[in-house]
Amino acid sequence: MAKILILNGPNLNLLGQRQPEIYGATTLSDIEASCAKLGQSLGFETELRQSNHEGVLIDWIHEARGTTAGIVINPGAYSHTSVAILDALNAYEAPVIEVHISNIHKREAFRHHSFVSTRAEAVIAGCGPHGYELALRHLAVIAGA
Ligand code: CA2
Repeated sequence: MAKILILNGPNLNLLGQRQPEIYGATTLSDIEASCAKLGQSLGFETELRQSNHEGVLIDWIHEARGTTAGIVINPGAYSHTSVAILDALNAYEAPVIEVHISNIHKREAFRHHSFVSTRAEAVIAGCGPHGYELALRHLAVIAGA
């Protein structure tokens, strides 16, 4: 079964615990469970990981080369700063979908630009945690689960 890696960047471990007015009440474990369930119905095995460390995320992207059919990534604040994550994704051969829980374009100007968006096949922002499920559904179409 094709595997999809779902990567999450800094502070996303706090989902559902802080700032519910921006990020909602859903936890990362809830997202992991809903993605596993949907993934199964689409013919994917999913694995969700989160790190607060840029280098760890980069190592995971390298590991995903040749072993996964796609990456769903919410790079968190690294979206707006990290050329290194962009470079790692550029060395990854399968589709990449970028997800943001909030609509970054309705927020501060510094969140409007994402380095990762220049690599991503698609960008989903402002759909809340549902964005991860939309990303999986899109991968099922373009990565041919
Ligand atoms: O909207 C998104 O998904 C973001 O990637 C979230 C990042 C933010 O820096 C990006 O601009 C947009 C922040 C993640 C922080 O997550 C928290 C969740 C709950 C409580 C505090 C932080």
